Amino acid sequence: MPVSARIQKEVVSLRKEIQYHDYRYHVLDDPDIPDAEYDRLIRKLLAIEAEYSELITQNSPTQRVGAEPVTSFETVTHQIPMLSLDNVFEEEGLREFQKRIFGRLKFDPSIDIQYSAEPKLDGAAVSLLYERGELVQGATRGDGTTGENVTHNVRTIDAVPLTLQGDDFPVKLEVRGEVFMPLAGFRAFNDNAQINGEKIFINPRNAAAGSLRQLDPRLTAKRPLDMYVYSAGLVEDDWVPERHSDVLNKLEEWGFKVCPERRLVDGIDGCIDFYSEIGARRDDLTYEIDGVVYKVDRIDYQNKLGSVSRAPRWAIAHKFPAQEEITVVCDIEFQVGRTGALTPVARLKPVFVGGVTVSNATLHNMDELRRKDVRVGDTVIVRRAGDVIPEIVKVLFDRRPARSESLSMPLECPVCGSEVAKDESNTAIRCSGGLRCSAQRVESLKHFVSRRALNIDGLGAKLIEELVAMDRISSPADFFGLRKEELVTIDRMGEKSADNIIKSIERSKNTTLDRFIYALGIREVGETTARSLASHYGSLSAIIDADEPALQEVSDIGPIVASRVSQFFMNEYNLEVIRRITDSGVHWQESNQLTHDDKKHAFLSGSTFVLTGTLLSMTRDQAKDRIIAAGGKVTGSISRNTSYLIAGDKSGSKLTKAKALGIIILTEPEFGQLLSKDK
Ligand code: 9MJ
Repeated sequence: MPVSARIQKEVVSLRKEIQYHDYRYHVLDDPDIPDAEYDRLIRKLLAIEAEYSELITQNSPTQRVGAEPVTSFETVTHQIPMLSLDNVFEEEGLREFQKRIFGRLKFDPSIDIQYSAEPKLDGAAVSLLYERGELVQGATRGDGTTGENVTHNVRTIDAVPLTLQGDDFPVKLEVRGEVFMPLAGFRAFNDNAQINGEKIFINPRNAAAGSLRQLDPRLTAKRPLDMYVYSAGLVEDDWVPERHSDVLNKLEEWGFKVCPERRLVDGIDGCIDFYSEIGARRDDLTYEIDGVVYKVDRIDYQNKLGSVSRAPRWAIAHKFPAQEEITVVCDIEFQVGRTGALTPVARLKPVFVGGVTVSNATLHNMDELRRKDVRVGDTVIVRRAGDVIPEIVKVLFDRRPARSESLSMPLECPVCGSEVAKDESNTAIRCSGGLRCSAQRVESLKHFVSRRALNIDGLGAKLIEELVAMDRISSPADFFGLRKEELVTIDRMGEKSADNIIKSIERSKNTTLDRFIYALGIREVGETTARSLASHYGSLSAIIDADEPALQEVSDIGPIVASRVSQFFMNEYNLEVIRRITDSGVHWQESNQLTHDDKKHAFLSGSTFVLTGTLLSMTRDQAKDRIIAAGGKVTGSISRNTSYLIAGDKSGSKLTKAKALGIIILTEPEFGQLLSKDK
């Protein structure tokens, strides 16, 4: 029986409605119906399609993952070659680029032209072909002339419209852009792959390219891929845009995602400002970029300039310093931390990566060292992204020298010679020397003076190492006996610096109980636990007197932490150090002295906050202190347990993750209002 005209009409209208909501959600990031309502529309369409299978079309919103696996990739010839871009790394190269194009256009060097400035996404270039607004083909760039047909895979990417919006698109339209894996998705994907013993991708670019090269689209559909488009290729119609920026705006109207960071800039100075700004925000972006691209905005100029072999003359990529480089491991040493944990560190042949020269990379722990199988003499890929500690991504095994040896666990501490033991967790190994080990002493002294502990300014790592080496300081109590006259005798120390240190030491004597407990550096006792102990017991003597079962009654304290705290305060040496510190005048308000008002302020107790982006009215540390003062907790990353995300200016991936988990997001003014509620 033929399907009634009414049903046919309903299917067409449902699809249009769903496609419109997909566009609002994926492109405009501004859905105007709740998820439940959207699901209802999809279910309705699925129900009709189940009943009348003849109505199913390849581009129905229900069919993104419907395609059967292919047995091999067909070759696709790009009718207009997919060009690549010339690169520059320095401002000088950029000015030469403009000089060349101004020469060809016979422009006066003093004028400014406009450029379309765009982040340069690090993914896989893809071409999408539409006929009468319907997606008919997706292809990889390949060598620029021929690529591979990956239609079955691009159809699974939500950012790729199956049907275009509006009615003024060309009959035939080819759109080009970059398929990429956003960083949050990349990390989650790799975490999952590691748990399941599956292949890990070394970077989001490989992850995107690898995902597109799946024969089975059901696998691609599971990969968190996204796409921004950046140009039109083949166009069959009378659409004649005047500017590249008009092309991008039009593509967005037709339903494609275009990078929201794109901007029109004036002249090379405008380009450089854009480069600096995007560079500063690079670590906050939710996707990986390797530079920015500038394109002459006027298309008549572009046409006059034309292309050379593989790259257009009217565009240039301004690359950031590479974040990954190849170098050689000269040695592997073990560094001893504050609590004695031994961390393997690779000493590298110095290499310029991520904008700095790197000569060390952490290997985290023995398990990681074994998993990556890093050996002295190996050629490795080292990565330094943002302010993160450089790390070894992988060993290039085919360059491994003959007769290399894997490193065994050290039996004694490289600094003090004490025996080394495996940690309870079996991952870490620890020096058993405690404060007899000078490395542990130095690290615990650095911790004692650090900003969120006693906050003593001017006592840097070098100075502490020197004071320990001179035997002038062996416990934190010794800081309070330092005199200006002895500080000035130390290398390169001026009168003024010495004076400032002494003043800072004096200032630090007025502290709080939680800071003091944190400063003691008891294993497993971070700021949060220190705060719990301080507010539960109110005085140091009460904490010292508490036994393990009593300590376990404190919120957030389990048997392990209770045992660490109890052991710490049973140690005579530790008690003596504490006595000397308090004798030298270090003091705090104990809570039996706290007023009723102070307690009332714990109105944020039970709430966990994450801070992201730049706050304008206060520093992050100030915000953190105010949350803590009101009884709240602050953590570094978003999880289901987060109560609020405070999103400052230029918030990045944390904001995206918080949105995804449905966590309450507060702007800075909203946060201010929340804080003012306790008054
Ligand atoms: C990337 N990768 O983000 C181009 N690209 O233009 C942008 N790549 C490009 N444009 C012409 N934004 C050839 C390649």
